[in-house]
Amino acid sequence: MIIMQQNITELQKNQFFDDGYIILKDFFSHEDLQKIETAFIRMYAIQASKILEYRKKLHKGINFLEYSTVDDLIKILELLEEKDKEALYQVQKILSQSYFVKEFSLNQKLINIASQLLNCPKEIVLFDDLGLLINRPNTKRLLYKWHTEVSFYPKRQNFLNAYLPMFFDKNLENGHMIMGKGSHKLTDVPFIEYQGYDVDSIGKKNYFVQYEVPSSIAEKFEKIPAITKRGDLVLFERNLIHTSTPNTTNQYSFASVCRIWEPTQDLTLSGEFRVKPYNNDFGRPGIDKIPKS
Ligand SMILES: O=C(O)CCC(=O)C(=O)O
Ligand SMILES: [Fe+2]
Repeated sequence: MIIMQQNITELQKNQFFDDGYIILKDFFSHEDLQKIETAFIRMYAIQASKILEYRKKLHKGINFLEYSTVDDLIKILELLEEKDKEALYQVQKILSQSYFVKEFSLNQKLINIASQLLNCPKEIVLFDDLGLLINRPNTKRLLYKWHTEVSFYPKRQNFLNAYLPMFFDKNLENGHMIMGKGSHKLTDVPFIEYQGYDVDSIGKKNYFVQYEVPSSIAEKFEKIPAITKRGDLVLFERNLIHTSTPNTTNQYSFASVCRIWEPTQDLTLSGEFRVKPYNNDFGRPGIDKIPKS
């Protein structure tokens, strides 16, 4: 009998705090993943079907229920790639509202483990910013440089990141995340802020915003490639530096990412997970962290 792991061991917990990450093998079932993969595919199919000029070009017509394989998804992504990148980005927002995606975050095992790592009761564990990282072959537009997640969510004091391959396994060639082991222990990590990937793409719309940690810092740490199979789960610390790598194959690869958090340590009253300082945060005089009991 296979006993599914409901919690992590003390050893794994210590590993998370020492190294800044843990990789849990075979965490999600095929069925868990298939449901959310299908939700992703359908939402992209709907987005493409709404644009009249693609209707005739869509390989399975405009009935979005016909679209259910990763090849269907890839064909749609390619169709919209040139002129409708923004429409593709907008799907990310829609996805987070999906019932299947919400059900995914109700995974009891994941909530148990998150409550252990965040050191908080299960009822205050929150999920945010679930998205699909699309690693298109030979495309720099969808890549991040070395960064920490806390740069994106600077007011949030207690959260972890989840990273899980979707549709395919991640290998050394098809675009994977690399983590800097132990880098979460650095204090005060400086970063460079810009939109784009290299000098040719600086300021370009539809490129990612980067909070790039200089390579002189990144190179000090052992590099851990998140070579993971579909079904595996990587959890990593908010201060851990990590980077994308380009997909040098001719096959797409995908990962889902999300942030799991709790609000007791945050000096803000904002309900917006991404809230930033110096930018209309919602506070008031006299707020403080709630001491951990
Ligand atoms: O794998 C990647 O492309 C980067 C992933 C990442 O930055 C994240 O999960 O926060
Ligand atoms: Fe990241």
